[in-house]
Amino acid sequence: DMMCLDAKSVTERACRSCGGTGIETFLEFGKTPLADRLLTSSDIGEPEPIFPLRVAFCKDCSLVQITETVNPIILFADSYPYYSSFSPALLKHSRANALDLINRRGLGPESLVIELASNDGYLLKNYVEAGIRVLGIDPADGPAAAAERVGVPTRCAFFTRDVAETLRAQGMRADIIHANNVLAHVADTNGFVAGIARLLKDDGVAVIEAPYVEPLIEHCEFDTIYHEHLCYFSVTALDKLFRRHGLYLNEVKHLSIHGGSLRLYVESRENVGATVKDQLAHEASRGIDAIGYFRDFSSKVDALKRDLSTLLRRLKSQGATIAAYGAAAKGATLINTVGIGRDLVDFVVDRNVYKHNKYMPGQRLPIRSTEALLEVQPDYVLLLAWNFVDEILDQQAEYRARGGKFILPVPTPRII
Ligand code: DWN
Ligand code: ZN
Repeated sequence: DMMCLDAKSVTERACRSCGGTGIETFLEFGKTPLADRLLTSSDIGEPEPIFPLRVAFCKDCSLVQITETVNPIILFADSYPYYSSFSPALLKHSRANALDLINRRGLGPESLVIELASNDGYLLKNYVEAGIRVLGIDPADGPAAAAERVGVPTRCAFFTRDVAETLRAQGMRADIIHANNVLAHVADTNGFVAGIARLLKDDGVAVIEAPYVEPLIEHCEFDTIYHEHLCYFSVTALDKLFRRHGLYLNEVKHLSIHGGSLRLYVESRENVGATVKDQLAHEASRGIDAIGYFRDFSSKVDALKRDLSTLLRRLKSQGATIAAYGAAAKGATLINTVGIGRDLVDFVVDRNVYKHNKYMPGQRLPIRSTEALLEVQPDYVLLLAWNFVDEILDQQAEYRARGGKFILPVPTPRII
């Protein structure tokens, strides 16, 4: 399972979590480019690396996963363009979580909060403001430097079991370990969880957020599948993963963020509450713990891709102009699997200044600032960042008042 450092990718033959070899593919996208590898104008002449994107189910532990592991240094270390702080809704969501934990856990100046994949400090800055000690760990140098600038001490590194041992040897044990949208990203799933177990105080809690596989399937959010996302979790699969490392999933909450996520409360003491028991029962009754649940997903994805392509081509043939909103990673999957090129969409807008004047992977749509929508006033805007629909529609009230319309790609393509 160890990644050879100079290999660009490896194809896994066994489950990332339990090591079982009974993994069955249920969705196949062929080879696609890397979703966050935005191109500069000098990259445009060069061929782009593409990697197999294939989703499988483990019959032994129920984990949904992709089978290709792209070298994490290629994915995250170098010019990673995702900065959490560009979404006000995410900032609000994160602040509420921090304040709730400070309150419920009675945190103070003696406490220590560690965040794995702390990005630009969007979450930890709330603890700093409250006078609580923090440490951020993130491998992406741009976001890590941005975190330092807002007063969040950050180590620019991948979190591993070894890093956990080193920090522990330096006397660090955490009251809270946050890990938001990172568990699915790590190639050594078990090492990462073992590291959490080592770094948590005996009475500490790991508060982990991850997209939930049920809404992914139910709402056809297939665009959230790309090489950064190695795992697509159910509570059934998570419960087994944590137990293997002497950790217990004791409480779970449902969040609307990122198309439907779970917030997991994980501790070293077993105290499984009703929220987890109910969710395990729900998954068993819906069959989410078995391959049958996933078998017809591929044909649903095909239908959505066809419907969206048909809609865009019809609008275009009627003479409409179309732009897109959100140079999101999920947008890269959407445009590259549906085949949405410059013939259909003129440009993509995004609030993230680090993405401006770059190009989307594969289809190479140019990325501009959001002001371009009012300057150009395209007839339609395909909402690639559909997970922030309410927030973005509010921001674009003027574009809509002037007659502009949005196209939502999921769960079924529609104009709003
Ligand atoms: O797991 C991951 C998630 C959490 O974030 C990563 N692997 C990468 C990233 O995925 P994504 O790029 O699909 O995430 P977002 O947050 O859905 O991307 C939204 C994009 O839209 C960003 O580029 C920011 C942009 N945006 C904007 O321009 N205006 C977002 C909002 C809310 C806005 O108002
Ligand atoms: Zn497994």
